[in-house]
Amino acid sequence: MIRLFEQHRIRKVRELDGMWDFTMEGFSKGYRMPVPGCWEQHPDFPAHRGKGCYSREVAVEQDGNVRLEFKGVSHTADVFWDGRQVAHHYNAFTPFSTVIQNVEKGVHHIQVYVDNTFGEHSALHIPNDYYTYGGITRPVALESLPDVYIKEMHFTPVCTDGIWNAKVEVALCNLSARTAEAVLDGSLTAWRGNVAGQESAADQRKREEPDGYTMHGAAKIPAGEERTILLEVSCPGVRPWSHQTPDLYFLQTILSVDGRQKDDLIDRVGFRTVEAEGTKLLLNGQPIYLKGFNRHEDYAVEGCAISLQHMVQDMDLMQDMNVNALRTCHYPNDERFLDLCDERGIMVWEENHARGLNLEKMQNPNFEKQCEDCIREMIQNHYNHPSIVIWGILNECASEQPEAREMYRKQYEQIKGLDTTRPATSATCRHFTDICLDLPDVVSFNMYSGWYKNCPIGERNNQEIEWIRRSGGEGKPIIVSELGAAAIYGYRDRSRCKWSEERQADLIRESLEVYMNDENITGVFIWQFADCRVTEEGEWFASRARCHNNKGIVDEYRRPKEAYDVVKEIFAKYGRF
Ligand code: ADA
Repeated sequence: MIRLFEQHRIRKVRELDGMWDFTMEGFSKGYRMPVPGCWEQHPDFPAHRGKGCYSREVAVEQDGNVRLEFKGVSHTADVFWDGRQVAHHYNAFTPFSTVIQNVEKGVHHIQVYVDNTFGEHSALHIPNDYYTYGGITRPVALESLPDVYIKEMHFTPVCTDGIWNAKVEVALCNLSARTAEAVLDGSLTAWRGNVAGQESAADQRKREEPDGYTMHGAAKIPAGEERTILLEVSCPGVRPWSHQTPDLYFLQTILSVDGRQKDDLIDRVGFRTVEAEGTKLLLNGQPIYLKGFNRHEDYAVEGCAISLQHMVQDMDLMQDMNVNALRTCHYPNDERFLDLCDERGIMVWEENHARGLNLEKMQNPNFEKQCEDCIREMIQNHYNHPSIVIWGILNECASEQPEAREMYRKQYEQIKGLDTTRPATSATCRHFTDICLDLPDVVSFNMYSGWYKNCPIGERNNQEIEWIRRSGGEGKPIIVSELGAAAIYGYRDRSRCKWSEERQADLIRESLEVYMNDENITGVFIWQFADCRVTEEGEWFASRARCHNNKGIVDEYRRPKEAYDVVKEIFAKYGRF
């Protein structure tokens, strides 16, 4: 499953999940591997860094163009179609696609060479406090494309004098050798799947919401070129999206060329606005308080190729603990999980891929391009998710260094060039030395008072807020992007010593009581939802017990530690949004 809903009714789509042939460089035998999946789940490759090759045949039903879409390959992919290279992509956490023209009806051969090695070629996937797995780790789809097709569609809700309007930018591509007369018919219809948003037909009529809203546009597209058509419509009576009422709408566009329907695209959107105003974050003009977890995409037996049922389990557990937000540490997430956040009203801080890179690592010759690609792919592909309320960059990178400041500035600038509808931030740990706090819309800091440093949490927080104010953060919303402590699942000790579940529960309680009662702070993200695997090569985190980051409130099998009920209690108590 690529998304939690069908994205096409006209375009033919085949999902290529299932068993693929597999070989690993340096291993003589052949294997059969599941896609999506991580090769680390196979007993021959539990901690393997190398280059593997996935391959399979596909039958194409008619002559024409095909589009291959990969939602995630970890961490570098080289894709071949009938022996010819058709795509190269770096970064496990953003999707990529390729269009292959003039494909003949019949059986064709796909090979995907996957590389999860470290080295100068990889500036973002490095030995780190999370694991870089190997494999085709997210879904794959093969589509039949007409000569003129819908490339992408961006939905921007605008509220003017209390009336919601929809602005839809639809990019069309003409592969043919002649100019095409393209006509677009768009519609917005309520998604009724959300019980929380369910209302009677009578209530719907009371709100004067019609069954749907329609749009129309047209354009001439010269041969071999792209054009964007802007569709707009006023939508009186729609239900806005919020944490409490996450109402969604299907946005569908149908493309006709020379009077015949040729292509379509469906997405699921929500009417909401988000902005930083003074020291507050506003959703639909109302102040919100974000309370949630940092969540790595890592599950005990699945690695980063988390199945839908385990995604839903994670969401159910987090909502059981009364969260209203999530931080996708430290990279863009699987779109199926973002679909879940849309449905459940979970507000998301999604961030580009980077963690703890010092200046030397930020000066890797591949760093800036790999970050730029990741930001572009993250925003272009995830723009329509109403749950995403903030974009993040460069977690705990070298924001105390003047040379790094220019890189931070360029990345914030790139984000604003792609999306002016959401605030941006970056989680810093350069306490008292950060020189970039004037750049983001929201200031965020990671704090482990009581764990890494034995210091009074409240007093240390006051120092931090005071420093933020005089260092560029004055008048901005402030988020505690990480707080936490480690515990080994099942280790109980009445002395409440470090690494016991009791000590973790105590520190989480004390931290949340401080941060959730500080009027200067507009959100907290606990580090972290679940224990996650870390790389054994590398720096200080290589010494972590079990080669895991053990600060989860549940372990890697989602077994709850004592702190689970503390989070549940406190997130319920401080329900301010
Ligand atoms: C940092 C980092 C996290 C994790 C955490 C920890 O704040 O952002 O990825 O490494 O520390 O567990 O120490």
